Amino acid sequence: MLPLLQKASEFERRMAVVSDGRSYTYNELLAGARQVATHLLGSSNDLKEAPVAFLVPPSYEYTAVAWGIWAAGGIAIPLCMLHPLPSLQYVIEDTGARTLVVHPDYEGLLRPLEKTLGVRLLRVHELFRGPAATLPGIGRERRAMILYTSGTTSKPKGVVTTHANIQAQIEVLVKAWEWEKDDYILNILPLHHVHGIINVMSCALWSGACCEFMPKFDAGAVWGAIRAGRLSLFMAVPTIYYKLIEYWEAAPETDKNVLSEAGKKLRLMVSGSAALPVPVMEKWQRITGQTLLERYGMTEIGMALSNPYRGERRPGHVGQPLPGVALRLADSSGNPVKGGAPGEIQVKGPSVFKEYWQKEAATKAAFTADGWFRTGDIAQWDEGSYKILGRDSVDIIKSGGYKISALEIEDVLRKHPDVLDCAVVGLPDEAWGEIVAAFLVSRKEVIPSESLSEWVKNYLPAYKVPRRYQLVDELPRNVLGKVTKNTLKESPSPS
Ligand code: MLC
Ligand code: AMP
Repeated sequence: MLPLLQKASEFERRMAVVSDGRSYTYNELLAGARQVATHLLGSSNDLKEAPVAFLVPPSYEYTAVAWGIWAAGGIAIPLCMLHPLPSLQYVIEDTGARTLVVHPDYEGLLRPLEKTLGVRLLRVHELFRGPAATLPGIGRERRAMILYTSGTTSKPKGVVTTHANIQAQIEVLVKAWEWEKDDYILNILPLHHVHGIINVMSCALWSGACCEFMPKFDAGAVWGAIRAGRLSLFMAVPTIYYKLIEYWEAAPETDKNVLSEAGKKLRLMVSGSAALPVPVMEKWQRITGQTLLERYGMTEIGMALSNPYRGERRPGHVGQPLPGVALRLADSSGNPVKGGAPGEIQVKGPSVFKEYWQKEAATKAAFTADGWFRTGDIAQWDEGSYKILGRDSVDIIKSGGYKISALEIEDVLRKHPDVLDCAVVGLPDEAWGEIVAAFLVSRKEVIPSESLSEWVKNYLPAYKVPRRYQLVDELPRNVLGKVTKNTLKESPSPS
């Protein structure tokens, strides 16, 4: 049996998951996963790495489907709840998934794919019925999951991790952050990225702890859960802490005290997926007494750097390499840098992914000749701790913790009938880290920005929609060289 499932079987009647107002024990979760696996297997005895896509909100059912796919020997492909059909279709086609598990809320959206792609659509609740069959033995080197990540190509790439990779990503965090079975975490993150899947859900379930799902972030509801006193851990992207601070600041004075007192009771609060602004860290500390633990990671490698659980958590820094993670900084010729010089973060270790799905050239290009994964992030060693300085590509934007490819948005905008050409950049933003902005060369004098937003929304999720537009006569080829971020900020949007 896979170690994750083996461990779960030892936790028996402990509470594993809370979702939709119900709680589920480890026994119930395993039983559900076995039923799902049995349905997926049908008459076969092993899915043998067949990709299975699923669109299910964060819940008991989501967890049991992911585990069921693994137990049947398949590759789990969690889809994004916010994606419009073309983005979902891209992932399904790219992975070649023939089976699609769907929650009723998304059935109408996905049903047409039965005809257009010939996929088999399975309603999620129908998988939780009947007896469980004998399940195959699964080697740890098998492919387990594909997560899509944006990069310096216009289309997202599928990051393939094996069971061994996933186990390594979980184990290192369980140890470093001292997870234990009495922990209780609220999961408010989307479940098609490592932050929500590995750091929150899987670390909890590996440890025998409880993971409560809240499928849509809501600052008041998160404060409500903190106030109720059941959480021992919380993990989020900086934008979420920003929004929790905003909520606290707007609360009546009497509530502020109660919320602050409740916030002090958690044993650990973690921030990651984007740079944690020092003012946000300081404000959070003033409000809750919690010193946020900032860590650094990536879909391809899980977590690599972390401030210590016990010891100094330095503002503006991401700490030291986690145990088992080999990390170096390299210059543009690939040589390790010396002293405090900036260099690209490169990583080796058991948590590093196997490959980009069916993209041999891209996989090869992502590693150095001697096997270091090139993250594309620039950092420096600063008196005992790493500091992230930025990315080496201007085409990668991080907004609300989501990685966004400027090229992908440009491709969509260029298809708009009134757009002759365009360039997309990220602008610094207090709440979101960066917001997406677009320069447009237009065929007309004016294009209503709503028409552009609607256009982009047809193809891409809301977090990729530009928040600012500016018309220009000629497109700067080197966007940052020719047009400063301030030019765009000062100019009105077309209307
Ligand atoms: C939404 N809005 C944005 C936006 N996204 N505005 C600017 N920039 C964005 N990126 C707008 C909406 O249009 C809407 O506007 C308003 O904000 C509220 O939208 P929402 O969808 O309700 O937002 P909300 O639910 O509050 O989402 C914020 C969030 C979400 C921070 C909860 O972005 C999120 O879940 N981010 C986490 C992503 C994540 O897990 N990344 C991890 C990747 S793994 P209006 O006008 O309609 O009100 C990784 C590795 C690692 O990075 O190290 O962890
Ligand atoms: P993703 O590809 O969505 O997994 O995002 C990974 C990227 O998020 C990294 O390559 C970094 O650019 C960024 N990132 C993650 N954690 C941090 C952090 N603590 N500080 C700055 N950037 C971060």
